[in-house]
Amino acid sequence: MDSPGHPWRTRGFAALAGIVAGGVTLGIGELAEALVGPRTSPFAVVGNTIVDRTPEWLKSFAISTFGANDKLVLQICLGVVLLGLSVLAGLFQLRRPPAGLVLVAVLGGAASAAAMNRPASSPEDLIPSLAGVLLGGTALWLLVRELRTRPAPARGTRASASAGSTADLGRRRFLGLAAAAVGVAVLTAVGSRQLGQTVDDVLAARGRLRLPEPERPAVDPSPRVRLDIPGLTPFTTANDEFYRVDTALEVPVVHPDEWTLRVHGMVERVVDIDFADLLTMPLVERMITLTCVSNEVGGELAGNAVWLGYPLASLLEQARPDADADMVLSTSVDGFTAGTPLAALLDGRDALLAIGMNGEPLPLDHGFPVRMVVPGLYGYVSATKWVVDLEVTRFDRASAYWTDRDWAERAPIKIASRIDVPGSFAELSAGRNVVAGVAWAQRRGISEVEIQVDSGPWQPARLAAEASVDVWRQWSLDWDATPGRHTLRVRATDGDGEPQTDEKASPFPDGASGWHSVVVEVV
Ligand SMILES: Nc1nc2c(c(=O)[nH]1)N[C@H]1C(S)=C(S)[C@@H](COP(=O)(O)O)O[C@H]1N2
Ligand SMILES: [Mo]
Repeated sequence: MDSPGHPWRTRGFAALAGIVAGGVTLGIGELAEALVGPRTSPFAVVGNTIVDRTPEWLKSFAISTFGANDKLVLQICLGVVLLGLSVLAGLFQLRRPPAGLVLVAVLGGAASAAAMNRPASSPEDLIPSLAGVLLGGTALWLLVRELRTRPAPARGTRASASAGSTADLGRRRFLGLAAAAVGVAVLTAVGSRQLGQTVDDVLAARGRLRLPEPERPAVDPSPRVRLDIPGLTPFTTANDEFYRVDTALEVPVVHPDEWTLRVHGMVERVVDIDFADLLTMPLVERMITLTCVSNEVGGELAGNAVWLGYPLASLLEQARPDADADMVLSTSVDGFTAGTPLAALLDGRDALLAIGMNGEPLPLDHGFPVRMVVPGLYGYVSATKWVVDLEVTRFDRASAYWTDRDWAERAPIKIASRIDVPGSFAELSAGRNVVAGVAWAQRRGISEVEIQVDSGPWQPARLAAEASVDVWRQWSLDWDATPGRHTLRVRATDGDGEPQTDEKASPFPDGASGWHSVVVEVV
């Protein structure tokens, strides 16, 4: 099966050469990233470009299939593809030089194009991709040259001693070079960790951080807001249980000492603050239920936490927005943007520049050190994590990350209710069973929840107490179940008396609607 010229062994070495060269490319890329700036390595620019260009249906599929692991899955896929391309480059270079180098150059071109098209990119962002490809390509060339500088020995014989020793020499030099290249890859990768702002540094800074006491603590909700029912979503969502949605392939790592925020644009006065400033400002603590627009009917992309932060209204007051401004464009350190109605930040709701979540500094993946939280608006138009810039502007002048992808400009959270217990296709025993769940309609509150069994009458559920209109409400109902298969359906009414519509809508472009139902088997 061997093609003339290169026995399997040699081809194996060529594949190895490709992998080693790929490692050099990535290592140099990481090292240059540490010097040039975050998210400029070839891996990061390509990965983030894929995230941004992924069609909506695939993104929804990835989020619903892999949940918070969707980025990890993408990284693994990307790693596998890179491995395959590295092997190919090695084989091409062996078989038909400089075909391998041409492939490397093409990949380098693609990475460079991706680097130049990242939001807010600058020419030096090309350096990691170019340096990586240049040195990786050199490694490939040197390594494969060793494999080619000998006549192909007559296979299966030891007859040609001289060819054999040339081969041994070539192989020894090859291995020496390969070891050196692996060394380069490892050293650069390690070096980049030392140079860059490491996750460990930032985690340590987070660990040292003592959150100030709020001037106004969150009203401790009465115990009557909680129902103690197994399987029911806990009233407060623990930080490590809180859903995570963002476009960041790698969680941005921002040291609090380096964090600054500028408020500018259509304002009388530009305001700059840093993290130390923020700690001295009068902070408030508020419980707010956050919801993602991508949440399907019955879905889990909602969470409830106590947020500690500085009111955005107070910050904007210092900047004094122009009368004809109507939007605040917030930008994350990773380039994500959200457009929030200025009115929503000034109308008295608890819109926060948050630094604390459930009594702790924000976790890294929830926006450490600072994020926005705005009651009543879906996250993509309001909840910018790792926020570093607020531009006061107008909806007819600026657009944001998801509105550029045709999601709605204005996105108040729609009323929703969900059955948590019993679960879908649960098997229940006939007789008394508890049905329970949560319902939310931030800014309006929930006034009623009703349950329907099959096509029976709608029955009012028992509502736990309301913590505030911005917080979800737990509910439950005792159900006398009869044997057979049944469908349970839930609907809620908001605080304005507006009932939840049964009209089905998918999350795109401004949030899902429809009644949640579960089918159960009673025996
Ligand atoms: N920087 C940044 N902030 C972001 C996003 C993002 O992609 N990048 N996604 C938003 C969306 S769509 C939602 S629903 C919330 C989710 O916040 P969480 O991950 O803390 O639950 O963050 C918002 N803030
Ligand atoms: Mo979202």
